[in-house]
Amino acid sequence: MVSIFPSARLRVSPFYESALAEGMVSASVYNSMILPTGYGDPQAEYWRIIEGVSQWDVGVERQVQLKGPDAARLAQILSPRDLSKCKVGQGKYVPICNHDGVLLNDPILLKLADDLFWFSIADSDMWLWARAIAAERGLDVEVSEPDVSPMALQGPKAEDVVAHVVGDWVRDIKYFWFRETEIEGIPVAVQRSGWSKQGGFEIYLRDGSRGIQLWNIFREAGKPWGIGPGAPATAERTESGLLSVGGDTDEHTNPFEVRLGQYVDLQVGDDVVGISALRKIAEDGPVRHQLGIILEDSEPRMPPYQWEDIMVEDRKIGSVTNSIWSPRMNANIGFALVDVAAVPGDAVAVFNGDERVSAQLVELPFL
Ligand code: THG
Repeated sequence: MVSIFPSARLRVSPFYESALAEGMVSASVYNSMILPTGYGDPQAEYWRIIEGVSQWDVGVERQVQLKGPDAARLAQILSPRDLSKCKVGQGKYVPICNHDGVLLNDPILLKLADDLFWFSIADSDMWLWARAIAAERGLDVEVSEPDVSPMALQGPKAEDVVAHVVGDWVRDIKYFWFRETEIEGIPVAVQRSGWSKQGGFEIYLRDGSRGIQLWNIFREAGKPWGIGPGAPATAERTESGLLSVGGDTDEHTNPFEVRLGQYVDLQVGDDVVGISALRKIAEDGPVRHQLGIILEDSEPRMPPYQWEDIMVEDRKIGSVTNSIWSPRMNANIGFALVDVAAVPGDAVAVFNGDERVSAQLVELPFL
């Protein structure tokens, strides 16, 4: 048992006090902030996401804001997904790569105005990257981290709760689209999104002094639907095939290896960072790909600390990047980053410390 304390370097979200009040017992670190991960009843927290509505402090999903005449240009330079048709009020899932085509982050891009964008980022320092690229290219754009903190409502009953609070218009909102509004005078953006495949919304709080108030509004409104606290769940996201950049990727991983090729448009301009490398990778074909893996041990496993070797006889063919017990599949499942020669149906072995576990490669997603 260890304790970890917030500081000026290890920030907390505006919902931190609420998470403590809900009985938070575990946390991780994400974007140099504390990410609550558990409230003491993992089973109930899992099933709440699958069957009910779960309330998450995901203020660690920081926004990198691009504002100014060259904001749209910088957004496109930073991402190899074609953004030319992105409308105000729309969000898009976009890879960000370095000059070698290596995946650095996989944010949701929100277009708030023709000259105002947010990258809602995963765990790496994108503001450093965005500022450096903007400066090197001589762009007229301000890159900042605004006072914006997402809170997620996830699960099949999330829509009823959000509609109850903000109005029935949210029922018609399309995936990743959003609207700016106020909830009891609190400025927010409401988006259909979230890091689960159970449906739901994210409420982007735009005034960090009002986190507790916003948390409590949804906590109260959600009572008839049995709302309770939760967090991005490794079991659910693994079943659903959602990627964790930095968890399932390493310093060599490109988007094609981890099922993000569909979000790379090779015809974007030559000024897009990494595009020539990505064109070459697409032409040569990637050397690894991401599959699911079912481990044939029967004891529920805890997520291991590190990637584990996947072997066929004496040959290493890749790694398990993440694995956990799946309550719905009644098996230990994970993601495998393996040679492209390895295909679904292949029998393999996973080395878990000194222990050898038989396993099978399968298609993603599991469910
Ligand atoms: N919400 C917000 N910000 C975020 C995340 C989020 N920032 C960090 C992290 N999550 C970014 N990563 C992802 C990964 C996957 C998805 C969203 C954000 C996702 N993917 C769907 C899928 O893969 O099936 C849909 C993608 C599509 O087809 O467009 O939802 O969760 N605010």
